[in-house]
Amino acid sequence: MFDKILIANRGEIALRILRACRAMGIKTVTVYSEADAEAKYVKLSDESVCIGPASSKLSYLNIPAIISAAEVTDAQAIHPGYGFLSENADFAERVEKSGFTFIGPRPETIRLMGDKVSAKETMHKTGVPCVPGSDGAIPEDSDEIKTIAKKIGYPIIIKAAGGGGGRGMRVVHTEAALLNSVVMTKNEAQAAFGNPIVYMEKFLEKPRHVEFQVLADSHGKAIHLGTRDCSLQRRHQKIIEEAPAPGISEKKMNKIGARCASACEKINYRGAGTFEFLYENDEFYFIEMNTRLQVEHTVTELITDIDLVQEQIKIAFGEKLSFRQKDIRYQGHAIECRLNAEDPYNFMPSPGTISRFHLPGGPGVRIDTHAYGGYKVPSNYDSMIGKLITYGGSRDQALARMDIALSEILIEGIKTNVPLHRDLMNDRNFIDGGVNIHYLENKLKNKP
Ligand code: MV4
Repeated sequence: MFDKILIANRGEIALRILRACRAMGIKTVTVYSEADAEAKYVKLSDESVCIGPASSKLSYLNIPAIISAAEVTDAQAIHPGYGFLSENADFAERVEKSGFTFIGPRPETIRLMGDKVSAKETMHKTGVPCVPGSDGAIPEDSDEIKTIAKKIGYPIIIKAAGGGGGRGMRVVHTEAALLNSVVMTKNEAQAAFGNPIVYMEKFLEKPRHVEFQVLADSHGKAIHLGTRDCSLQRRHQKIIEEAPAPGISEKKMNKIGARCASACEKINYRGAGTFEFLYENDEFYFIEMNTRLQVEHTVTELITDIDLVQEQIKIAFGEKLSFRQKDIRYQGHAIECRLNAEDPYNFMPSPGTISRFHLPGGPGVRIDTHAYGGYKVPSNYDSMIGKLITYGGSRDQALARMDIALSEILIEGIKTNVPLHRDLMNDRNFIDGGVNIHYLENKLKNKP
C-alpha cells in the first residue's frame, strides 16, 4: 500500500481523507493556505506544507505549489477531495507526469466527462438512458437548429458543453425565442468557459435529481452502489441528500445501476464516480458524470457499509475491487444535512469565530466536520463547515434521528442554516419523500 498520501484540499473533506489514511496505516501530508494554518486536520497530519496565501487561486488551486509539496515530503499519491482541482484534467496529468499517483480517474476520462457533449455521447453509446436532445453540438444553420428543437418539442433547454452544475444554461419555450437564445448562450459560454459549443435537450419541468455512485478498478471491473436523492437544493447548491432515493424500486435501481457500471467498464473508468440523472415519471435521464468523490458520499457509505475513500485509495494503488455487484447489500436509510455558515433564510455567508460549539450524538448519528469551539470560519472559501448525517433502519427513523440531532446542535458566534434544516425535518412534503428540484426554492418564495 502507499506509504504516504498528500491531501490537496481543506475543511471537512481533508479531515475525512485523513481519517481514511489513518485507518489504513498510511502517513498523511496536508497542504494549507495561510487562512487554514490552525486547522484541525493540519495538526492531525504527519506533515504539513503551507502552499500560499488565503486566496484559493494562490493556494488550493496552485498546481506547482501542490506538486512541490508532494516532492519535498516524498508523498506517493495525491487525493484531490472535491471542488478545487478534483476535476481538473491538467492537474491530474501533471500529478502523474511528476511521478505521483492521482487518486481519481485517468486525465483523459476527466477531460471526456468535463465536456458535457462528449460525456453525453459516450453514455448514450454505452447504453445509459439520456435526456432526448440534439445528439451532439448544435449546428450552425438556423433552419437545422429549428428543426432539431421542433423534433424534441418545446420547452427545450440549451446547455454549454463547457458548463455543468447549473452554469451556462437557458430554457426556451417558443421557436420565436430560439435563435436569439442560442446566440446568447454561446456568447456566455465562450466568455465563461472559453468554449462556445452548446447542445439542446428536452426541458424536464419537475424532475428529481437522483444520482448513482459507482466504483471501478483498474482491471476492468465496475459496480454501482445505488442511488442518492439530491433534489433539495437552492441555486444548484445541495442542502440535503439521502440514500436510497425514496420511492424507487430496487428493480429499477438495479437496472439503471447496471447500465452505469457497464458504461464504466466500456470506457475503462477508474475510481469513484457519480452518474447524475433527472428522474421523472419513473424514468431516468442521464445529464452529467462527476469524476470525483462527492460531498454526499457519506449517505452511500452508511447504507452500504463501504468506506468510499478507502476504496478510492485501494483502486489508485492498483488493487482489484474486493466485492462484486451481488455482494452489495443496502440496509436502512441515511440523510445528510449540510451545515453552512450562512443566514438560514437569505443565505448570506456568515464567516467569523465560532464562540460555542456543541455537537449531537447517539445511535445512528455521524458528523463530519473540521470545526470546533474557537474555530474561525474563513471568508475565502465556501460556507460549508460540516455535515450532519443520520442513519436509521427506515427513512422515518433516519428523519426522526435527524430532527433530534438538529435540536441538540449549538453553534454560536456565526449564523448557520440549522434553523432551515429544522424547518425541513417538519415539512410534510419532505417527510413524505420524493420532492422535485424546485421544491425548496418554491417553499422559500412562499415564506413571508
Ligand atoms: C436540466 C433540467 C431540466 N431539463 N436538463 C441544472 C444543473 C445541471 N447539472 C443540469 N441542470 C438541469 N438540467 C433538462 N433537460 C433542470 C436542471 C436543473 C437542476 C438539475 C439538478 C438539480 C437542480 C436543478 C435546478 C435547476 C435546474
